[in-house]
Amino acid sequence: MAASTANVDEITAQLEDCLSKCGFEVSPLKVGWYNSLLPASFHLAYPDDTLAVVVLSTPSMFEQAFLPFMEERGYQGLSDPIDQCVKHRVSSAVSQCFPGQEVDVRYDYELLPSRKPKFLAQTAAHVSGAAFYYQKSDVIDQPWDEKKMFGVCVHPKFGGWFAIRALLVFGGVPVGSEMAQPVPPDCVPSREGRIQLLEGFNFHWQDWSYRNIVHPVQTYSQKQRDYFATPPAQRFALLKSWG
Ligand code: B12
Repeated sequence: MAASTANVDEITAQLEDCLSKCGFEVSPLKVGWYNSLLPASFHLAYPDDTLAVVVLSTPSMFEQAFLPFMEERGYQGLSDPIDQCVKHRVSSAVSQCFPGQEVDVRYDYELLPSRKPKFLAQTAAHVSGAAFYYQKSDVIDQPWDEKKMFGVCVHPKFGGWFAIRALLVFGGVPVGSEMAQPVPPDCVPSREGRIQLLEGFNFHWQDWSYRNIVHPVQTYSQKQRDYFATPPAQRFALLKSWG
């Protein structure tokens, strides 16, 4: 792939074609946009003009990919079944769309030997324009002093009802200079809204209210909520009872 520049639209469209019917969304970015915000210990070891694509799961992933995946496997025998399902769908899409091409696929749950995450999902989602990453530093005159507050991404359509699943890095594929960095929609512009969001995510994330900080077009179905509210050891029995 050395001399030519990547056709970003074509690569994105191919992935979308495979993954959107399974409830995933894809957004392209340049490695340089991501690396420029992070210290060296988190950098992706690729040139700045390398193409990457971030993969999000939307609410319909559960019905469109996960339940069929578990049915095929007889509702058993897997640890971390959601992660296994995502890995299966994403890796199949990559080998189907780009046979023989080396794509570095990193999942949100994977760690480096240093125990750091293989990629920072929220920073990647922000620089791709897919979802604004709200951090403590985005709150003017923040009320928490020295307290650690974890940041949270908000999707313009799904609010907090989504997850950031993978980053695909197309090493050796430079992107032309025409690719402009998108600005993610700032859907929580007020100080009060951002305080409510960060407090919801940090202090009451189990009640899921932070996910409704913007009016979502779709949320997790009752089945999906029941699944996540069930302790992992009992989830197979729940799935079987639906099957
Ligand atoms: Co968690 N978790 N987590 N989590 N977690 C993730 C963050 C993620 C992305 C997983 C996913 O979607 N698959 C989601 C968040 C989705 C979203 O944002 N909408 C997630 C969720 C949903 C949760 C929970 C609700 C549980 C759950 O349902 N899974 C809870 C909520 C938090 C709570 O406990 N109240 C939860 C909990 C946790 C714990 C176990 C506490 C840890 C620690 C959290 C943390 O450090 N943020 C945790 C981890 C480790 C992760 C994980 C695996 C890595 C996060 C991490 O280590 N970050 C991610 C998945 C992933 O990223 N691979 C999920 C390292 C720190 C240092 O990064 O704070 O963003 P950082 O700092 C960087 C930025 O500030 C950047 O530089 C910093 C690094 O130097 N930066 C930027 C600097 N300046 C600027 C400027 C701009 C503009 C930008 C964009 C960036």
